[in-house]
Amino acid sequence: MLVVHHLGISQSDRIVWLCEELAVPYQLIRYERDPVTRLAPPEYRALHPFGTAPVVTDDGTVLGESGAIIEYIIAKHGGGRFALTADDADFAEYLFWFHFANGSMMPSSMVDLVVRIMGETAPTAVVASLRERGDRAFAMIERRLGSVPYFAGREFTAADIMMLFPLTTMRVFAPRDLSPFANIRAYLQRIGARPAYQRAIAKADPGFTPPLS
Ligand SMILES: N[C@@H](CCC(=O)N[C@@H](CS)C(=O)NCC(=O)O)C(=O)O
Repeated sequence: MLVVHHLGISQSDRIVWLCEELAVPYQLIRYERDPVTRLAPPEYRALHPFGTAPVVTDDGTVLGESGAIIEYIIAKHGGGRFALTADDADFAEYLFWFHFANGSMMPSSMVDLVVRIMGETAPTAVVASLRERGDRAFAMIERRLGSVPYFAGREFTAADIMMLFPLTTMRVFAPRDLSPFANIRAYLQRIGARPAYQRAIAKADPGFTPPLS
């Protein structure tokens, strides 16, 4: 059986959400972060050699990395739903946003997080240019969501599942004011109203309200 190992308030909420959207049978096992370091506990680290969330296990298969897990579940359990294929007019956009989420957006949010933790008040030119990437990312997303309802274009896809975390939960760790971004805020409200998303958050992180505004 597919088992989703969810670390509290982490990128593994994507996987719970995907399973709810696909209505695939899965078992959810929840792990709390270390209260001091906020890192994964030893039993989570032991699941996979890299030790970060998410991890799924499935009849002897152990898989890490959000994007790989999402592709795996869609192909193996989801009948290809929420993934676009090469014959779809939105295929290139689908690929771009699916990969942009963790390839570029999350690293720029991580820079913000690290700078906050280090308490740096006068960023170096390198840090400043890395942080400017974050500004560019939000401006680009705002433009995109002003012209299409979902990241890939016409329909809800796994690109939305990849992109939501940096727009919501990641802002708990690296705050960003969304007041200049009306299209992003409208999108978050739309996604937040999806029953599968609401079920996923209630199961994955009971009592947590992801920032949707
Ligand atoms: N690119 C990885 C990122 C994994 C990652 O950094 N996960 C964080 C949670 S959001 C984590 O496991 N943190 C706890 C730790 O490093 O101990 C993925 O998407 O799977």
